Amino acid sequence: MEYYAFVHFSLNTYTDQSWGFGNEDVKLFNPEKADCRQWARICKEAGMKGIIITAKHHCGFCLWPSKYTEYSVKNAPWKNGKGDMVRQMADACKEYGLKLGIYLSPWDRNSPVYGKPEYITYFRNQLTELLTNYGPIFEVWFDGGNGGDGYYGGANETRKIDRTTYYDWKNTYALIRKLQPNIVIWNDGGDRGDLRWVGTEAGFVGETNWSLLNATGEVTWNMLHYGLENGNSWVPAEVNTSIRPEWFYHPGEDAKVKTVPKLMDTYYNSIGRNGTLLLNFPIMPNGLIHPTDEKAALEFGKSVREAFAVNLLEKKEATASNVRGNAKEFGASKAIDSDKDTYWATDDNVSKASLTIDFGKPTTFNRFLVQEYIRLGQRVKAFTLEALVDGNWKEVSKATTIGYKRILRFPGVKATQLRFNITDSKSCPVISNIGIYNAPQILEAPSIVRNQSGEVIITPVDAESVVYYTLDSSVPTTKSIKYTASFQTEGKVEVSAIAYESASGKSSPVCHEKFDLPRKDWKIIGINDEKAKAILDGNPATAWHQAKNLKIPVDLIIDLGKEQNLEGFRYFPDQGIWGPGIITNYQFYISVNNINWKLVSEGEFSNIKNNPLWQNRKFAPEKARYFKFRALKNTEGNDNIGYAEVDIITN
Ligand code: FUL
Repeated sequence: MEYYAFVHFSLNTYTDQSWGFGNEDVKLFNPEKADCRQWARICKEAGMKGIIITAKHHCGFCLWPSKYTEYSVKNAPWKNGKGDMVRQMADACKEYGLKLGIYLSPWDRNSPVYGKPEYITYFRNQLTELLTNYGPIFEVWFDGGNGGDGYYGGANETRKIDRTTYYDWKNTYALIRKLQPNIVIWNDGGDRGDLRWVGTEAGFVGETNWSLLNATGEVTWNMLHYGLENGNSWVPAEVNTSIRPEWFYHPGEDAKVKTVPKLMDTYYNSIGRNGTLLLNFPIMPNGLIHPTDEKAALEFGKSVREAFAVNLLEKKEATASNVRGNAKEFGASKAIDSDKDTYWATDDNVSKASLTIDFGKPTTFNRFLVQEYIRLGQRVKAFTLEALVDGNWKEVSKATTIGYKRILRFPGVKATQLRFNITDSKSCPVISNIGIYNAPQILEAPSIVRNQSGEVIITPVDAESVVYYTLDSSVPTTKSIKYTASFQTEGKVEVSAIAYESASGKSSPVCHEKFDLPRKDWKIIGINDEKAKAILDGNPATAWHQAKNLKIPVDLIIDLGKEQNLEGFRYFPDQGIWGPGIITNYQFYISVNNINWKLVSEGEFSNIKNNPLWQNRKFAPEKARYFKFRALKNTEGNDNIGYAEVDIITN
């Protein structure tokens, strides 16, 4: 399948939430323009092979008229309760030649019986409806999200279950395979599924990526991210990520749709690393994909096509250091014949071998694609690439695993020959395909930060490009201000910047950042650790953690230097992988004197664990000089509290 879509659509779409509590009004669901054909057309044109629809997210609302609950489209105003979004999706997939997949959240914050044995019957009944009534289903997706608290039919309480045993996956899987023998099961919460999560929703899998896990035992983060070299179960990686920061539609993210260079990175870091790519579209309240998301997805598809349009190996000669039994059927040419059923193989016991390609003339290239004949398993552990430049061999890249597909990116080289050296392999390598390409350069947007004193620093990704910026929210061009050094700003500012490369005349997408008041007069109160300044330094990559001996609730108190008209705050969690101390439940207080405090906001940061983005919370505007950000709970179930950035929103 390689590349397919997720669509996230539910009551959250109407409440601007990430996770519904389960008590949201079904009457909110009224997508007056809902058109799954639009979604399918976009996915098809973008080069995708299927679509997985959130038939039921954690809030429990069903996009199909399930017989087993009233919390579904049948009680929504949409089509007077006669609509069935899963049916529309199935029909549209059929029309556009796409496969249909189903996301069914095991956690159901609406169901009164969630947490009790009866729920398993309810869950299987719903699965049966979905896997029986909508034709062939290629994948079923069981989200591991299990937050605990919910509406649960009015109980409004916390219900804990053991994700590994509660759903009785063994029998649930048996039911699924009976109903849909060709289905692929995705599950990160129980018995091993057929595909695995990669431990992040940011769109990348490990550079080393084995398609194996062990059939039993605990699955650590490392195993999710890198697979297990000697695992005994085939569980390849699926990289799931959204085209916007969040999974559901939030109008505030209209300017945050991922750019083509960012999506290309995701491509190389997923499909290019032996994973599949499951890219999400949040559906808007009117029932359509936003035009910006459509444009990004189509341009991304076009860039992939352009990058791999011309295989420079066509009609070239390949020779190998070893060929299995010296037989023609296993010869080097089989790796470059574009036939995925043939392959170059070496003799048994040979784990080091080279394949050399002669271009016949100096040829420039910057991408190398290689595929193992995966039906015989994943074998290669390490390889290098060398190019013959002006008569000398020069190493241009090296990597570890290959698997179904591996793509390497490196700066363009002009060479007459290329040598692919397998330097280690679990058993004799079997290579079914190689491609060499010269992908057009794509400029990335520069990054923009503002430090604590109000200085704005813009950094291009590519040192050769020039940066132009604006401060009036207009789109920068080469006629805008040229960036030569960091500059000081006062008050609120909006900076937009592009990178421009004069040699090609190309510009990057626009990076756009809005900054509230500078934090130069801010003081962190009651903390004698110089390093705590990382919270205010404007650099999202630096973080600070509260003292280890503190017990939750843990406070961060800040003096803004003078009274400000506050109407919200922002929190950006530590982006580190190990023990980031991400806050999930908080209270936010304000004060004019650091003595009397007023609670102005409290709640949860849903899905912050898997998707650790900026969290923005608004409240009724009020003047204050101090704020207290209280952490009540973290993602780790301990007292570790970390922050990369904390900021305010002023009126
Ligand atoms: C996560 C969920 O909690 C998100 O809301 C989203 O559905 C994503 C695909 O998986 O675990």
